[in-house]
Amino acid sequence: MHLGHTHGGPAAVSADATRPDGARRALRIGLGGPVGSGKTATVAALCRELRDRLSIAVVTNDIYTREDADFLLRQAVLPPERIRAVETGACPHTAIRDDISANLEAVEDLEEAVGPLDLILLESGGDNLTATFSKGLVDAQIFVIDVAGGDDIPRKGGPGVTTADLLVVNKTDLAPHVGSDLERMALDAEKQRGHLPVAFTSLTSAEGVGPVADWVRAQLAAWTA
Ligand SMILES: Nc1nc2c(ncn2[C@@H]2O[C@H](COP(=O)(O)OP(=O)(O)OP(=O)(O)O)[C@@H](O)[C@H]2O)c(=O)[nH]1
Ligand SMILES: [Mg+2]
Repeated sequence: MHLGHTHGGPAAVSADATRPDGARRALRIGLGGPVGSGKTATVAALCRELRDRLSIAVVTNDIYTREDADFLLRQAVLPPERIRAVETGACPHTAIRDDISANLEAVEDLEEAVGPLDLILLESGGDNLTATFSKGLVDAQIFVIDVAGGDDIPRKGGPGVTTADLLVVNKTDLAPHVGSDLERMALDAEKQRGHLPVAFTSLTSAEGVGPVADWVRAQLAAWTA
């Protein structure tokens, strides 16, 4: 069953593509979505899939802890100096949309400390369907939902579902157990998003992140072109 279409063209990139020293900075991709949808699992799988060929770093956002960064450190998906945690202390979207200074600082610190980097993945804290990243922080954004959150989520829309550069519908392995209709989710997502791409994933297998990794590679190819 082929549900997703991830061939959509590259996302618009923000204007300041260079660092102050004139070198091209890393492509920044944000991952947002509801609590527990699989954002950290996607970041971990992307790191494992891409780290041999690309220089990668990660910024995580949690409200009061550094759980996600600690998980990525325990899993050793990247060397520790490539993982930074931002404690937002407020609604997760504040730190990725309204006052992006802590995240920008983390990104710039990483480029200073381990650069040159090809790719920085920024994970938002789990939030609601309206949460999106500032274009001043990321060049493209992924919105991660999961089939267990209800198969009506794509129909309900909201800025995350309708405008993200890539919509990921994760945990497809759970669909039969929670009565989610993947075909319907695919049709609703297409109605909401038009030509914007959608990827269906199950991260219970190593190759499950493949469609997302392909999309990231396409973004990077456009970024470096
Ligand atoms: N069955 C199944 N479980 C998954 C899949 N992806 C992630 N999970 C599990 O779902 C739970 C939540 O995953 P996380 O990656 O922590 O979700 P998150 O979106 O980062 O959560 P927050 O950062 O707390 O918002 C974990 O127990 C994962 O192991 C999947 O494809 N299938
Ligand atoms: Mg997480």
